[in-house]
Amino acid sequence: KLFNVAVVGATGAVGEQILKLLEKRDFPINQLKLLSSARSAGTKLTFKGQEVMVEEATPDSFIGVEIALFSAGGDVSKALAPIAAEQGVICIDNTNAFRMDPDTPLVVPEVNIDAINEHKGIIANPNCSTIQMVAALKPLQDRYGISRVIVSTYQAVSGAGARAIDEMLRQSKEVLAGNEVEPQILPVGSLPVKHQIAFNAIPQIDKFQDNGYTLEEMKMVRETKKIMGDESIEVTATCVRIPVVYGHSESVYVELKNDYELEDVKRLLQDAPGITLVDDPANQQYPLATEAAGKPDVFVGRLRRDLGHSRGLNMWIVSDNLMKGAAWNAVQIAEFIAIEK
Ligand code: 11C
Repeated sequence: KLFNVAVVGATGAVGEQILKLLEKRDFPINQLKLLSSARSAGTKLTFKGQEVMVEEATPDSFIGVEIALFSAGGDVSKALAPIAAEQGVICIDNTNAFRMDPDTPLVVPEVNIDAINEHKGIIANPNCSTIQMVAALKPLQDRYGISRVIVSTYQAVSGAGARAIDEMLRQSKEVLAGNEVEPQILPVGSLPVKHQIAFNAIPQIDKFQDNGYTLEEMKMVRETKKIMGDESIEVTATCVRIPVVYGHSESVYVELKNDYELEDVKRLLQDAPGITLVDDPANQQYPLATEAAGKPDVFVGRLRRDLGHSRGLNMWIVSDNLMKGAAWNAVQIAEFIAIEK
């Protein structure tokens, strides 16, 4: 069966990756509709050698569409995904708009693919930093149980969009030239205070919440519990932006409910779907953002037992935030939907 597919936000950083993956995976497409904001409408993109004109996304855009992948920001998803879903379109939403809605499954295929069967028209794609962490936690949860997770992230500027990439590269040149920099985008475009990202680490991703955590940190807390189906897992996060273009890195400390052998954990992760174990300290082999960029897998390494807590485990988890963290996870979900139809 072939599907009529819409990509909403086709001209954005994630939309671009979605198109590349649909092409590479030879997704069964009958008609492809590329949608965007009014600003980018009229742009021509190439898909499988053919030019496709990008149209403005409106409530009428979804007539005849069967699967829509949304990555044009939360406001667009909030406005249009429910309308599309009402018309029978299965919407895979990359934004934060519906993730915590009890009627919306929040899916990482390697972790909870069965949840897609409960959808009511919208399936949410989790936040990038959550996706790569839960993919690595799942085999441990199944085997040992998890009581607690402490994560610190080192996140790439591409998570904040193409303008943040430009800002980081521009600032780097300015600093090297000995000039003053004028931060304009990071940490959060819509907030008044900006900080230099070049040669820096900014401990703020997204806006602060009333509890002193940022929204990015709270996404990691809430989404992890929902995806892993266990509200009792204690999660605490510190999210930091660093001057890397592609690939989020995470230092993750996990407390397991049962005793473990390090070699068994290594084997578990080695055999887990979507995970590549890179853990050979003797040869200085561990996951690196530069190696993960452009690849679909989640890379895990630096596995070591907590010296003060025998059921504590430290890991270093790296993945391309635009691939498994966004586009690839969404296309994987679309592939499962296509198989089930
Ligand atoms: C970042 N994680 O790196 C964010 C970007 O909720 O899908 C993804 C935002 C989201 O800045």
